[in-house]
Amino acid sequence: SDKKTAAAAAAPVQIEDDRTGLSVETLKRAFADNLFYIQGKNADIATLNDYYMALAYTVRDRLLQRWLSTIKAQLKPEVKVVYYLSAEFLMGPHLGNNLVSLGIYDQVRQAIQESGLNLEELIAQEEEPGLGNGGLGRLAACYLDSLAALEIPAVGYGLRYEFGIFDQEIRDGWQVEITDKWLRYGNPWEIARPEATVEVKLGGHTEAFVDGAGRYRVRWIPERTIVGVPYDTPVLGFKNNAANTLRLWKAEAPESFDFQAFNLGDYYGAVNAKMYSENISKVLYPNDEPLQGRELRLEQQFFFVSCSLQDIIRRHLYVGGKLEDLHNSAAIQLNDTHPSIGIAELMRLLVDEHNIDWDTAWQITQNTFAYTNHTLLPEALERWPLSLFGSLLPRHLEIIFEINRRFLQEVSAKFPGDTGRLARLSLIQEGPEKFVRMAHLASAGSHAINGVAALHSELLKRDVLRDFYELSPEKFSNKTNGVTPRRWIMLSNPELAFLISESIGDGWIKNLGELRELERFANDKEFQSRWRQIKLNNKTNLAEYIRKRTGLVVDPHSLFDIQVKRIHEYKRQHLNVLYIITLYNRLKQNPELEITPRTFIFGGKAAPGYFMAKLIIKLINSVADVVNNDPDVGGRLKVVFLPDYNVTFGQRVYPAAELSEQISTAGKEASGTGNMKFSMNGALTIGTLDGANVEIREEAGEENFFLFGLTTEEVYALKARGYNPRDYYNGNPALRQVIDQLASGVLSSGETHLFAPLVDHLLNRDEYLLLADYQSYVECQDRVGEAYRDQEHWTRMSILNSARMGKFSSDRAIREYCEDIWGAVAVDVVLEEYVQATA
Ligand code: 9GP
Repeated sequence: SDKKTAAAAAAPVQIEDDRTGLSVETLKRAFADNLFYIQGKNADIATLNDYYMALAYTVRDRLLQRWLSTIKAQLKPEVKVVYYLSAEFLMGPHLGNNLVSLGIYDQVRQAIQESGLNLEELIAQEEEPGLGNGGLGRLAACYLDSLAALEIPAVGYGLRYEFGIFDQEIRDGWQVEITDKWLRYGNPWEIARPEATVEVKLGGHTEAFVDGAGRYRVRWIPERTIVGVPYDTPVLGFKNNAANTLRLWKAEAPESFDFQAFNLGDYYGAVNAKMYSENISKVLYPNDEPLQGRELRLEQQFFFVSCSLQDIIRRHLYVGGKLEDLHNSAAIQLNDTHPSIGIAELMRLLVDEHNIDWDTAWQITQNTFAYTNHTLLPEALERWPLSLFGSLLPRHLEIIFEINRRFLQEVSAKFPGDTGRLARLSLIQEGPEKFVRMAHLASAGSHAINGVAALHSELLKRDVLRDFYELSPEKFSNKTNGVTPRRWIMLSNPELAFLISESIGDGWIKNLGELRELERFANDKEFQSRWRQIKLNNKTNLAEYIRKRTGLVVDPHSLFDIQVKRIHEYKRQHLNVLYIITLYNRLKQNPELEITPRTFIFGGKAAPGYFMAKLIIKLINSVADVVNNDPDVGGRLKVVFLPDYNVTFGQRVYPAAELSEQISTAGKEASGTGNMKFSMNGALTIGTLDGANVEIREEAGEENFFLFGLTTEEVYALKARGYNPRDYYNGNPALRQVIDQLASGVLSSGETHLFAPLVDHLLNRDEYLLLADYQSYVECQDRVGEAYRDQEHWTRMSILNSARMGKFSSDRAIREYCEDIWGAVAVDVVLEEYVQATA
């Protein structure tokens, strides 16, 4: 054995084998090794979660080489980096996606199987990082995926919330929010980088002074300092060498102990500062369309933005760049207005800290920033009370005043005497209470402004940002959203992905336009039947999941009609419910009626403070109770509310859907991205001409899309004429019956008052025009039911929907951003061969 030890000592250490090897044998050994040495467990005592962690570390080892090689390839002065600033990143579980990106799904499955376990079960163990509310955060995640797939140097910057979006439970039909403790068991995908910590200042006041060169300057005397610690997560490109970084900031106290307080015996006081600082990254605000902000929210925004900008400048200087050239090496994208304080912060950093003159600093700032708007809802446009803003960020308020003064001078020069326009464009909203308008700050401080679907971008120019458009039309463009086919087809719907690749090759994964080649199979009987079989398998899986989660049994042969998204009045989940009740009434009237059996599936969270949205959840569950248990219905209709809709659950839902509900009031949904995921997976859409639905219909062909409802123009016109929902109620007996039932308590076990607020809203205001669109929706839904009876034709439409969704790949969207806004190009990553401790 002495000989053996000597031999082992002499042999070169095969680090790359055990940490990077991809054979089933090596994977098995590495997996067992990680279980033992990282989790400190062996098979006798390991939990499923231990196995998941051991596997996660095994996979992480296999991506580090790419990650470090990418950092090395990108850390060069001539490389332009895209910095995506977003308060939300809804990444979804990492394990499965990383297996897909590395191309090692099959080997790993086998290694796990040979270890006596099941890969899918381990994947299901992962707590998804729910660091976002919905579309906006998920879009950021899809964009990071595409940036890496296209080898574009990029960093996603955001907040490492200790608690992400709440977990939703349903009790007695109502939503109950549970804290999301996603970090409870540790997060194997992130690496803390405490050495790259930065400081962020808050509060206090400013002082003017004259510097050594005789220049008038301002210094900020802050009241407190917080420390931002970066946590990095790699974002792999699909089967290439690139791995970009998602860098999330955690807030900490500079000193975790106030020794003065401690020495005075005030232990609680001493710890207090630490708690206060850490509050900043404690919890995600659970509103997807933010209403009036709170101070902590502004602190969060400023905190992560300041950390990120300091980090960007540090990198730029590190590679030898000059600040005057920042825009040549950095493109900073503002994902909505949440990070728009960055405009004032970059000005402050350049002018106050780096001593650059105002005009130059403004040039740099404008050339570096670009702004994406994600909403048309006026109440969702962020604005901060001046008093709150000034007490938290006194220097930034001064800077904003100065930006505004110069900006309004420009406006005056272009539109002399137009005082109304000045007031509309001002970054400050006047009135008894004054506000800083963040969309104005973002628009003035950026060189590019975009909406997220063609219609939305037009409406921005016409409405929400009209004055900015008239001032600088050249800044505006449209960038229709997209989603990544890696997660949303390959990972979620492997059987479909297999069929597609077998039929047209696998080029579609990187170039989704190639799906068009599926068109030639649309009439092919054999292909159609395989297509249908896969859908049926996915529906069966979802049915099983529904049974496990809710106890409800649904028939996989019924039409799966699905609406999953945040619950919001403008998204009109309750319009869907009105149709369900209508169908129910028809069956009650005539139990013999022939109808297409349907399963209506809902999922989505309501903002905890949004009463009407929560009432809609209760409504869905109440109607479900009645419909699911009525013998006259005989199981032909089923209504399911699946709790806790999230990315993981989305991956089960989209592949199983046959009808995708995209029924928002025209002119309200900026884009939607779920609509794209459904359609790619072969669901047909019932929808209004809203957001990206317009383009989905254009691509799919109008004959393959179920259109209903008022157009945006008609909505405007109707409202201008004076909309009276009661006219529709009085003129439509079926609708009247449904509304009366809501009011009468027959749908709420006799509780007559329960849905009164809803009924009151619908009859007296109906801001989102449900009653106006009711008849058109019902007729359209009836056409859907009819169409489903012809399975061959339905399948043909389904195939064509998938085949024609190439446009909605986030790769296409990212290419457009790169070309039109960022000026960023791919950087080839060469894998560095050796792991070594010294350079
Ligand atoms: O409501 C929009 C949604 O339509 C869009 O698809 C998504 C991504 O662009 O952003 C949503 N907006 C927000 O979440 C907040 O404005």
